[in-house]
This record gives sequence, structure tokens and C-alpha cells, in this order.
Amino acid sequence: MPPSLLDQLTISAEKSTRTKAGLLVTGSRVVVNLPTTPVRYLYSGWQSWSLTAWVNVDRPVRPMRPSCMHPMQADPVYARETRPNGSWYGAVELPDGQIVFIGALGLESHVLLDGNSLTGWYEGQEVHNNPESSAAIPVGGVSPASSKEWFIATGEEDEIYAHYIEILGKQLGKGRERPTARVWCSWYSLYTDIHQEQLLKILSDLGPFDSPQGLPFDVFQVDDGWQVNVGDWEPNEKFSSGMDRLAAQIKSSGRKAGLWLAPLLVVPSSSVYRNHRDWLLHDNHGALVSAGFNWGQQLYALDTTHPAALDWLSNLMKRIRSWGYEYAKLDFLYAGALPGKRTVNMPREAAFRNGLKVLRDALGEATLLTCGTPILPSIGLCDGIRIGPDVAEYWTSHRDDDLLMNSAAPGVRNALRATLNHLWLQPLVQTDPDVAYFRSRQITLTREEKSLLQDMAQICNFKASSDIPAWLTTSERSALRTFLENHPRVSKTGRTTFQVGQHSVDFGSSLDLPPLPGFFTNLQGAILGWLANRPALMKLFNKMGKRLLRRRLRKNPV
Ligand code: 9PG
Repeated sequence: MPPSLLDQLTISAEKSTRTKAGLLVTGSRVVVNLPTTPVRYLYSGWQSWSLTAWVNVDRPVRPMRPSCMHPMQADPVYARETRPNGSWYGAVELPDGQIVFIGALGLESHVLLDGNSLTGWYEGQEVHNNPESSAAIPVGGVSPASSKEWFIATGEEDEIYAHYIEILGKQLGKGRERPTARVWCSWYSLYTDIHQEQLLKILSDLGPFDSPQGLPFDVFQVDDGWQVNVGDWEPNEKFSSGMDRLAAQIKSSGRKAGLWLAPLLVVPSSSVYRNHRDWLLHDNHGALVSAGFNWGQQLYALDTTHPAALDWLSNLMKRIRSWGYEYAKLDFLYAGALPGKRTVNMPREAAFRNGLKVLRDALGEATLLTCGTPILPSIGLCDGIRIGPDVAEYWTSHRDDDLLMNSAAPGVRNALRATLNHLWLQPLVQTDPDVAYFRSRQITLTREEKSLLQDMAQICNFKASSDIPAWLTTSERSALRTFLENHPRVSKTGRTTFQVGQHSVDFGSSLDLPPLPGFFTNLQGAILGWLANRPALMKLFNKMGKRLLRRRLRKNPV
């Protein structure tokens, strides 16, 4: 009998144990030498929006543009690495179709392919508390023991994942068993242009939850746009009746009230930034760590080991609970896991988990959906994870594909690609593919593209939409209703193919990364990327975008 693929690997590690499923090896740095040159590599994105995909090894993935977005779209530590690499786990496909997989059992770990060798390592920070700090941090039980362990396996992808997820579940825990909610979310029609009257009109047009005409959304989720500022989580002047009043009105339609927050972020114009600079994440030189750029502003992160910041976070969650919100979409959570110097010296993903645990505990029985979140570090501490970038009313764009080479930007193709490659997480956590569209107004997606999104929602068993009832035709409304009510039987029939109820769907090659741009396109892209790194210009784009949105919504009243 020829030796199995696992036997053909030369592995350098401190310790190695054979199990039925593969190898358990120990080492802060583990090198796997492959018998042949691989053809494809599995990129594992750090957070919800990061690139997660199988990519041909001869198709280099260049650093995304603009670089000011690196902290919010990739793991900034590795954002400029051009060799195939990814967070916590990685895999290669050999010419004969066999897979070699290496996955960490702990956090702060990374995998990289260099020629024929696959290397996995743990980031080299020691776990010890700052003796000068008296902070009481709930370390026990929150983070997995950092024993520098890895799971190595070969063979068929889904079988490998099944074993890996079982081990991860033991290390990180599992989400609570609860039925997935069907969610109406305000973001993908109204964006930040929301106000109480317009949301109440939509709520009324959705109809009562359990009436024959009503659309059976279990949750009505208010997204970005209700707050005074990112960091000042009080209702702004567009919600003058108060968030508690709105929650009560949502409840009286038979639905749960849901609310979006980005609790770990602050912008310079917020009061937390002005009054509590010491709560923010700093680097070793005492400068603030950038958490990216959005809303025309620089973003900063809370230090989730700072006791006062943790108290503030806990009180914030209790406040939204007391307003009546039973579903929280906590967004931009990667901010808590950025590299930096913390009040309590601990590895960055462990620090993030401490923060998430505090948020989770304060939310009590409320459902917690994490978004823009480091994937593995969220497992066990939330009910659902957004597993891809944002969808949009379009499939993709020349700007994002060719000029910016940005695979984390909003767009249905980017979203489906990452979602497809994260489905293996399903045994441990609800997987959110983002919303599906049914409308034909204010959209350039084709029927087939919308149908791929709808099928993905059924596959994920996570159904959400942002369609405005007044924008839907009678038949679109009834298709949305059927989508919400039906639970088609789903089975995976191939690497990218599924049977969803009566029909089959192939996500296949339509989700491949676009070809690399040629010289002149790349040059244009470099200029655009440079411009996009100028805050003043980004501010201007943001203003123009808002104006355009308002005009569009005036022409398409809710
Ligand atoms: C609200 C939105 C919605 C959405 C979230 C998140 O890379 N980016 O620039 C980027 C910006 C925003 C974003 C995702 C990525 O969207 O995913 O559902 O809640 O925030 O602001």
C-alpha cells in the first residue's frame, strides 16, 4: 500500500500525536513540508469582512487599497504579506485534489505558505498581568489555554472541518441553542438616513407579525444612524421620542427590537475620546492605534482590558436592554483585537475575548450577533457571526475589483465568496450571510444574483432583508413572504454546489477573485488608493455620498 498523504508530510514540531482524524502537534512554530507544489491555498480572513477563499497559488493577492482601511478590512499585522497566508488555519490543495490542512487550537496564530512549506506560528506575547495595574480581568474560562497546539489533517475538506470544529468547540465553547431569527434590518436600503417616523411607517407596512398579510420577520433591527455619535450611544435628534419608545412600538407589532452599535470604536468627535483618552488602545510609543477610517472620520479602539472602559461597556449593554432591545448587532468588533499596549498585558485576541465576554454577560438573554469581528475569537461568546463582507445592491465594481483590489468591500460577490468558505462554522454558531434582496427598485443585481443570495440565506438558515415594503411589487412581497416561511431541505452536493429544496445551485467560479489588473489600471488604482488615504478627501466623499443617498430616498419614498 502506498504511504498515505499524512505520512508523506515532513513536520517539524515539538510534539506530535496521531489520532483517528489526523495529527495533534505542539509548537509555537510548526513547519509542514509538502510532497508536491500546491495549486490552491485557502486564505482564512481575520474578521467578518476579510478575504476568505480558495485562491490559485499563481494568483498573488496584493495588499488592498486604500491602506488606511487595513485595520478594518484585514489583520493589519499581515495586510502587506503577499505570500498566501491567513488567520488561525490554512490549507493547500495538491494537484491531485487532496487537501493538507493545518489549524491552530488557540488564538493569536497564523499560517503562511512559502513554496512547498506551510508554516503555522503563535504570536510571541507572554501572558502576564501588569503588576502596576490592579485591574480585575475575568481571564479564567474566557480564553483557551495557550498550549500552542495544532491540528494537521489531509484528505477531504468537509471531513477535515468536521474534526477541526469539534476540537474548536471544546476549546472555545458553543453558541446558545436557539432558533435563528428572521431579521428586517434598516441598513441596506436606508443606510445612515434613518429616522423614527420613517421606521414606524416601514414597521406598519410590514404588517403585524402573525397576520396573514404581515411579513414574518421576528426582529426589526435598527442599524447605524440612530446614535449621536460613534462612542456617544444616545439617540440623536432624528429619534427624539427615545429609543425605548421605538422598542415598545416594535414590540407591539409582535416583533423583537434589535439595535446596531459599534461599542469598541470611538471617533475623535465623541465624548469618550475627549474625556477618557486613557481608555483607548495605544501603541508602544504612546500613540493612538488606528482602527481604520469610516463615516469621514478616523477610528480608534477601546482597550478592552481597561477596567473603567469595561464598566462603561457593560453599562451600555444594560442600557440598551433597559430600553427594550432584545437583539444586539455589535459591529466593528475587530477594534478590540488590534495590536497595541494594553492596561493589562495580555495577547490581543485574549483581550478581545475578555471584552466580548463582558458585553455578552451584560446583554443577558438578548441575542448577540457579532459583525466585523475576528472569527475564531468570537466563537462561544455570541449567538451569530457575520461571516462575510457587506452585500450591496450590486454584484461588484471596477473600482473595488481592479483599481483598489479590495475583496473586503461591500458587494454581493465579495460577500458570497467569504460566506461560502465559512459555512463549516455552522455546528458552533449561527452564520449570517447578510441580507437577501427581493426588490427590483434601487438595485442593479440580476434575478440570478438575487437568487444566489436568497439560496445562501437558506443554506445558512439565517434570513434577513432590508427591502422597503413600499418598494416591493405584489409578487416580490409574496416571494419574500415565501422565503421567510419556507425551510427548504438543504444538502451540500459538491465543493460549491448545493441542493436547496427543489433546485440546485452552484456558487462555483463566479466567486473567483478577478484577474489582477494590468499595468495602467494598476497605476490608476495606485493614484486612487493614494487619494483615498487623504482624510480630507474621504470626508468629502462621505458628504457627497450622504447627499446622493438623501436625494435617492426622496425620489423613492418609504
Ligand atoms: C453600518 C454598517 C452595517 C453593516 C456592517 C458595517 O470596510 N468597510 O469600509 C466597511 C464599512 C462598513 C461596513 C463594512 C465594511 O458595514 O457590516 O452591516 O451595519 O457597518 O455602518
